[in-house]
Amino acid sequence: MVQISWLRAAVLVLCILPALVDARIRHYKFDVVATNVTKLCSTKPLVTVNGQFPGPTLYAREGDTVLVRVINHVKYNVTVHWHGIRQLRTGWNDGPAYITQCPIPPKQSFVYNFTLTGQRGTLLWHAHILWLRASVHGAIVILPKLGVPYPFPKPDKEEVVILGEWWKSDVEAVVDQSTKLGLPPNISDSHTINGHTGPLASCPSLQDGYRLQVESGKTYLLRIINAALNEELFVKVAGHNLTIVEVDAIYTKPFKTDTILIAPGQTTNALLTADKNPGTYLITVSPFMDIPIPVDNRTTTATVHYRNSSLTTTALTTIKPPLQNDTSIATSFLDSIRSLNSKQYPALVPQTVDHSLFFTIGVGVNPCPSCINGSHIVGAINNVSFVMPTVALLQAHYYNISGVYTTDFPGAPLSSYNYSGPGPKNLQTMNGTRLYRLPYNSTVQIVLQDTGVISPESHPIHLHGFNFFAVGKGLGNYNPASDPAKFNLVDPIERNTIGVPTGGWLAIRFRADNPGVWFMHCHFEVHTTWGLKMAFIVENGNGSDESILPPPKDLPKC
Ligand SMILES: *[C@@H]1O[C@H](CO)[C@@H](O)[C@H](O)[C@H]1NC(C)=O
Ligand SMILES: *[C@@H]1O[C@H](CO)[C@@H](O)[C@H](O)[C@H]1NC(C)=O
Ligand SMILES: *[C@@H]1O[C@H](CO)[C@@H](O)[C@H](O)[C@H]1NC(C)=O
Ligand SMILES: *[C@@H]1O[C@H](CO)[C@@H](O)[C@H](O)[C@H]1NC(C)=O
Ligand SMILES: *[C@@H]1O[C@H](CO)[C@@H](O)[C@H](O)[C@H]1NC(C)=O
Ligand SMILES: *[C@@H]1O[C@H](CO)[C@@H](O)[C@H](O)[C@H]1NC(C)=O
Ligand SMILES: *[C@@H]1O[C@H](CO)[C@@H](O)[C@H](O)[C@H]1NC(C)=O
Ligand SMILES: *[C@@H]1O[C@H](CO)[C@@H](O)[C@H](O)[C@H]1NC(C)=O
Ligand SMILES: *[C@@H]1O[C@H](CO)[C@@H](O)[C@H](O)[C@H]1NC(C)=O
Ligand SMILES: *[C@@H]1O[C@H](CO)[C@@H](O)[C@H](O)[C@H]1NC(C)=O
Ligand SMILES: *[C@@H]1O[C@H](CO)[C@@H](O)[C@H](O)[C@H]1NC(C)=O
Ligand SMILES: *[C@@H]1O[C@H](CO)[C@@H](O)[C@H](O)[C@H]1NC(C)=O
Ligand SMILES: [Cu+2]
Repeated sequence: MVQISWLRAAVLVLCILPALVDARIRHYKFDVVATNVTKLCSTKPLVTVNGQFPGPTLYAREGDTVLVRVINHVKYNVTVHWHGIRQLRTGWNDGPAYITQCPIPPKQSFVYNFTLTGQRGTLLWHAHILWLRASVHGAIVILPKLGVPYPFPKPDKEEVVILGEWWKSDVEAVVDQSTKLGLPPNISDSHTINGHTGPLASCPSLQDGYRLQVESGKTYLLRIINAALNEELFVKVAGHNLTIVEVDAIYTKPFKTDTILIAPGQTTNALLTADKNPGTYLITVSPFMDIPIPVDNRTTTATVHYRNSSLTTTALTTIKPPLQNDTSIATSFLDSIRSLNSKQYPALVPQTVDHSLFFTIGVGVNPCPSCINGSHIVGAINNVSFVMPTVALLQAHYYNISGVYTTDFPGAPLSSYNYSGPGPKNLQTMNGTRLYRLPYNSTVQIVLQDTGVISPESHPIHLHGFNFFAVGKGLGNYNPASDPAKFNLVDPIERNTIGVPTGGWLAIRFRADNPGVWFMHCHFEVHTTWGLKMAFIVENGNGSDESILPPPKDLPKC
């Protein structure tokens, strides 16, 4: 008798426990290894996590703590960035090498430890050193808290769809060659969809692309991630519209589209309903580039296949990808995205601005005696090409190590010119490890102005440690007198990465409520390498929970 009631009590406790303690600790082990990826026709090993390309999906729920032990088995220094995770007070775990941490040397390990506070949706993790993120990347899926539904009809099934870029050569050899010669890096040899180049690549052994199996009448949530290095991508599915419900782990007002545009570092959740005639439908992934510079212009394909329908190629329903330079398709997609801004998920747009910054973003040309032309292209923000330090900036800030950085990053260009025009005669830039200091909880507006130096170009800018609201944009030069009146301060999209329009400007706002050192850079790896990057220092606040936490004990040193 006694034993049975004890058992009953235990069963009861076990049933109630998960509901009470719904925030969990999720453990992951990431072995960074060199891998021969058999689905790619190459003998060059890729650097991967756990031998997988793309890497493992990190699943967790809002409120969970994630512990990832990263063990470096390759010859390169390694770090991993949890792209879009806010890292409230835990900037040590953000991952950009020499910004928040020294890299993990070969044969050593580090445990990333962070809590998923106030975020749910799709994000991505990727290496944040050298060009290793080409193959060291994967999805982060943050489910809502237990019992909290999505603000859209529950899909029957979910699928992670990761887009990438792949080189037949070792990608580190590609960037090394480019740096040495002072020439743009070789473009990739294929785009990839979940690690498949698709049957259209010029590689005879590649027969099969990625296939999404669907059942008639069911709805699928596609968690689409652009993990490519240097290319914004269009995604289309033949015969089907997609309903966008979330970007960068922020719910959107649902809208229908036949084409998605996604920049490197961005994520897009789309519902696909299998409500067409059973068959096989082509998915196309192709680049968006609206200026004449070389990109990997191959269209990579995958298929949506209705179960039990014929799989012969004659039954394939095809589709034309957009023209590479179709700015109007790109713009109409981007202009459709609005924050859901519901009672449960409000858009907390800063209505006033404490720090109003104006940043020109683009390229310049500096002398390079060892380069082929005696000069090389550099990237710059407000004419400053960022020089990477050899001590991590967050350490230097936390321990007051002097001589690592200065805090005189200009809040506006030092000399003005017709930014969206061809630019000044002197294309040289300054260089320096210059940071911009922000008081805790101040509100910040940054107008990102593309420059026409050499050529205008759309730059996907990524801010670490925060989401920002994209309150306004336009073509040509920003006009501080007339443009702010057109800002959307009600339901603009909130995200962590956004393209500044080619030859135009974009205004973003955020609240600096996360103390630490936070990187901001172009998410085209080539432009980051060239120096299109800077960092903010956000000071500690006065409250007990407004300071950066002490560093983890196993943080690598340099
Ligand atoms: C990868 O393939 C190459 C060539 O076939 C082989 O020499 C090498 O040992 C393989 N590496 C791994 C990690 O399997
Ligand atoms: C993870 O970090 C938290 C502080 O944010 C700390 O309390 C906890 O002990 C850490 N866990 C491990 C396993 O290091
Ligand atoms: C880059 O492309 C050039 C021209 O096709 C080729 O000669 C060179 O070997 C490539 N570099 C690498 C590192 O693959
Ligand atoms: C190098 O110089 C040549 C000839 O002046 C020019 O055509 C080319 O665009 C230059 N390349 C770069 C990367 O500056
Ligand atoms: C997609 O949506 C557009 C606009 O609502 C509509 O014109 C088109 O017919 C739809 N296409 C499909 C395949 O449902
Ligand atoms: C694709 O790019 C290659 C190399 O840059 C170029 O030769 C080719 O004409 C381009 N194809 C199209 C359809 O634009
Ligand atoms: C598909 O085929 C399987 C067996 O081949 C069958 O059990 C199933 O009912 C079929 N489904 C549909 C939707 O026709
Ligand atoms: C876009 O590219 C197409 C084909 O390459 C070309 O005919 C057209 O003129 C281009 N459009 C613009 C606006 O540059
Ligand atoms: C950028 O800085 C360089 C080096 O100081 C200077 O020569 C150049 O005129 C500056 N350009 C602009 C647009 O301020
Ligand atoms: C920065 O600029 C100075 C002067 O132009 C130059 O001597 C130095 O090598 C540059 N440093 C870097 C890291 O580019
Ligand atoms: C940050 O500022 C806002 C608006 O002024 C204020 O409501 C909020 O309490 C502040 N938060 C902290 C932690 O100081
Ligand atoms: C790895 O990083 C350390 C510390 O910054 C540096 O001293 C070392 O040269 C790097 N090693 C490699 C292989 O790049
Ligand atoms: Cu860029």
